[in-house]
Amino acid sequence: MTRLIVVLGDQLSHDGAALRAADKASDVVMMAEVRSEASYVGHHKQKLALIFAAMRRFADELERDGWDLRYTRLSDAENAGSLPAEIARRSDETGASEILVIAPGEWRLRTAFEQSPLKIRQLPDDRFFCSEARFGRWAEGRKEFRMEWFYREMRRETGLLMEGDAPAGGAWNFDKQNRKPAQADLFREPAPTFRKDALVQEVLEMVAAEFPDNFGTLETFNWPVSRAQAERALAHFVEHNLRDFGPYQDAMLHDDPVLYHAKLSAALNIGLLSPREVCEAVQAAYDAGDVPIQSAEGFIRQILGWREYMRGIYFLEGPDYTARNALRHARDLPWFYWTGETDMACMRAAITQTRDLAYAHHIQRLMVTGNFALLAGVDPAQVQEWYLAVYIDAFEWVEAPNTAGMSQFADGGIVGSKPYISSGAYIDRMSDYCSGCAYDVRAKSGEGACPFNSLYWQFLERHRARFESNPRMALIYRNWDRQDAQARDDKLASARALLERLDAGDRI
Ligand code: FAD
Ligand code: DLZ
Ligand code: SF4
Repeated sequence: MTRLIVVLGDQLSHDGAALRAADKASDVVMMAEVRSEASYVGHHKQKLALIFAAMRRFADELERDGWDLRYTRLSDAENAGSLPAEIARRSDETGASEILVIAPGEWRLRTAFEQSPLKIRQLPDDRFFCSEARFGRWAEGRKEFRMEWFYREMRRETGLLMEGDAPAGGAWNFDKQNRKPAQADLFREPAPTFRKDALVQEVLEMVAAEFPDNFGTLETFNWPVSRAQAERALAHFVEHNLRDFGPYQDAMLHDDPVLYHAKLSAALNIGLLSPREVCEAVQAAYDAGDVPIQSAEGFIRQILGWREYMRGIYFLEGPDYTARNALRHARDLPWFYWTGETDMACMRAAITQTRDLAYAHHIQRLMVTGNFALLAGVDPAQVQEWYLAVYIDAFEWVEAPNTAGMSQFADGGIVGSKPYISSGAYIDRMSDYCSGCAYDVRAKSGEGACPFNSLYWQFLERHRARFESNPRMALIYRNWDRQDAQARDDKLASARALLERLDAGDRI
């Protein structure tokens, strides 16, 4: 009996659960480029190109490997337009007795497959350290979730960076050593380049023709689209960037959008690399004495800690997680998020970089664009839509808890115990943006003052009832209350004026 094995665009792992369960002699594998997936959000052009190119490359590999593969291109006349419809078509065509797929990384598709009249069996996605069931057991009975406790359990369970029962280097956390601003003149190894062969060229032309109005530039496309290229990206990172990853992971430089970051999230999220092999490569570099503990730990924390934790929260909290709005924020996302047309140098840099590269590193996402949206009180659903659209690595299981949870506090404190907000001083300390800005980061109020300054205090004042008693924020409120009444009024008046200009669509 023939079974139909469905491989989605972010399930490009040869050892994924559905392919592992399949029989090459009798089963048929299907993959489909479909409009519905290309348009559930206005994906960045580079993200569309990456998914389609990587799908086509993976399909070639499956065929070479001897699988009976049915691949649907976006332009095929018989393309049914959505994944459920394509599955139905291929099921009819092959007379499949059963349909197997790895459970998708999004409630939307899981529900669609569950509701399909066809018998679609969704297998647990075991390309993670921590299964959904394991995370459920960790969360059970806890009053609050904290990534740090989950992460330590994962370290013990995997043995990564462990020396017996103790953490390597004598501590679980080296964050205090990892908050250095970067220097513009440091020598940094140029990023690897990935050949745009005929397959990639064809996809780039297709995306340019079919999605001309989507956000983003295509010309700078330079992402690994195959496992071999992703392995090269990993090796490059471990050899050249990992050593300095830790100390400079929060730094931002106008002329260096990547610094020592790995740019591996897309390859990980679409299945070209496994989190285990990435962490093991980092462990090996640490064991060989090539990198310091604060970099090895800082990096493994991101993958074994944050990445697994975010996925756990997304599936634990259920489909309504993305609709939460604990702070009742309702402002429309400012239009400049799509154009970069703002006088705030930090926002302009983060947004134009995002347009050109489909990439911004964590601190740019959290403390620049996310921070501004949170301070300005933007509707978290609109903020989530933006992040899901514009980044190369954006899939809802990881985008939503980072945006709704960590960045916008829309989940009311599940992901983070306090909101990630800052005034301009933090951005000034960690970047070189402010020296080239039309605004004055030292001015706290009045025309020309950095917008983050007045908005920061206005946010605290407007949410005083919720945050005043938070022990991690008490000091900030004491500081605010000690300022003289006139200075406080000036800041609140500046914030009000700024928000009025924002609502009127004026350039800020
Ligand atoms: P590095 O800084 O080099 O980190 C190494 C790896 O750690 C990353 O490749 C990634 O796999 C993992 N990682 C680091 N931080 C996180 C995190 N907070 N959550 C999950 N994994 C993490 N990451 C996504 O993969 N997809 C998203 O859609 C996404 N949306 C985000 C939205 C917001 C508002 C914020 C604040 C963060 C978001 N992140 C997202 C997390 C993080 O910003 C990216 O994973 C990282 O910037 C990717 O670049 P890199 O590979 O160079 O990462
Ligand atoms: C993101 C994406 C895009 C743009 N296109 C496709 C596609 O044409 N076919 C497909 O199988 N998958 C695609 N994907 C990935 C899915 O959207 C992804 O599997 C779900 O969002 C679940 O993570
Ligand atoms: Fe951003 Fe304010 Fe600095 Fe300008 S002054 S770059 S708006 S933090």
